[in-house]
Amino acid sequence: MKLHWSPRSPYVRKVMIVACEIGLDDRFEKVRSVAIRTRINPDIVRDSPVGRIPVLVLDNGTVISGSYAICDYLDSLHDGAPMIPSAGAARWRELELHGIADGLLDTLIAWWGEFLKPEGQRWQALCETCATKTNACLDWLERRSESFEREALGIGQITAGVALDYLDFRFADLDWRAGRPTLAAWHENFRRRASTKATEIVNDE
Ligand SMILES: N[C@@H](CCC(=O)N[C@@H](CS)C(=O)NCC(=O)O)C(=O)O
Repeated sequence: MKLHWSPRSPYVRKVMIVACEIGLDDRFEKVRSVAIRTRINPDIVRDSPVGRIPVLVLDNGTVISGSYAICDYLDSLHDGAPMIPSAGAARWRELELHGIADGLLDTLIAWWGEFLKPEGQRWQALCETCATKTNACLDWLERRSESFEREALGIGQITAGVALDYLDFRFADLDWRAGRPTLAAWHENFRRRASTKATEIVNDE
């Protein structure tokens, strides 16, 4: 199977960490694909008209677009502890966490898009709402992280860890750890996992 991949994309990283955790990371043919909002990449669009990464093309030609769907597919390929529990309260608790962490990631990507513009052209109101939402998500994660060590690692915690790493990568000045000791301590452990070390974000521009 072919994965449209980039070492800079946090959504791709989510997929790669899930794949490493379940031992399927050597199954992909990784294709370095550049995806930016202001330019169409015909190689990506040929496989998925959405034009974003990650995109997974299965050997039978089925195209799976988006990190959540790809993780769900990977989860169907193994018999170990699921990254997305299939039913019951555990499933909804996992998806609750994933929804907040993935939403935080979406906010950070939108915010970073403004930083890429020349200063005079940034949409100030958007930057302010992104800052407010980021802080609210981080406060939510700080409360929730009190139970992280007791819970199994799944797509929710992985996405939260990826979002925190992305904050360090793109928003190093924003001191997200201040006032969030539980989340910061959990993140230190998360960063030591083999799966996160093997997939560290690389700025290859
Ligand atoms: N919800 C999607 C978001 C994917 C996404 O936005 N990827 C970025 C790269 S980090 C992208 O392809 N951006 C190009 C674009 O938006 O056109 C997912 O979970 O995979």
